[in-house]
Amino acid sequence: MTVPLRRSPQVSRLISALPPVCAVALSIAAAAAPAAQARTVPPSPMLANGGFEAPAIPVNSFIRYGTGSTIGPWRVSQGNVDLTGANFWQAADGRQSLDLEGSDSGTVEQQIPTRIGGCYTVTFALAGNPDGGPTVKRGFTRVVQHTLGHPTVQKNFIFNTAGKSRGNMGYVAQRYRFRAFAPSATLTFASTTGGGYGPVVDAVNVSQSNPIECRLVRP
Ligand SMILES: [Ca+2]
Repeated sequence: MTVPLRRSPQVSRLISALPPVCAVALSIAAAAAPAAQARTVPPSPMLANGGFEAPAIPVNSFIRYGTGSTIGPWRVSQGNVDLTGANFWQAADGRQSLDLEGSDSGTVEQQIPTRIGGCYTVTFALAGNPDGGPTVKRGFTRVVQHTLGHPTVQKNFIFNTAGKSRGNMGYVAQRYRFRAFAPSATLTFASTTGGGYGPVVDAVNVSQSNPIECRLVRP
């Protein structure tokens, strides 16, 4: 059986100039390319409103969300948090971001679907509320899986707001990984700072990773 190949002019010229064995290998690579591209179509987002862009908050303002309230798919599970509108301070993406301290340390969480055995990377942008102390903001993010024993991966974070301002928040990219043991999990972000001026998070995302990336992750 022969499979018709669509080669680019460059590939065809290269194949014609090579010994037969090399040409066969290149032909296979050329034939395999479209299938590989089909598999790399980005999956639908696992996490919604990771940029905290909804609901829209009035410009130059913020709205406080207390325990039990929701910010789209995010739920405030402890304390309270402040969602800032456009121009209140710099966002890492879009216009809005989330201060994990309202009048008190807050916690937000969102359930995410996972595939058992999959390896996932959580990324987010971290800064701190520059309007008040302490200068160093502390908090954590964790993934608690919905299965026996509730396997948990936690990343503590710290951000120094010295020299930072509303116009220069100094966001830093953060990342951690987890291996899925359940069909769903809860992703949490929390402040442990106290005082009402907390860590600021934005641009949260969860993406599938190559399983080898999770080889050192416990549990
Ligand atoms: Ca945002």
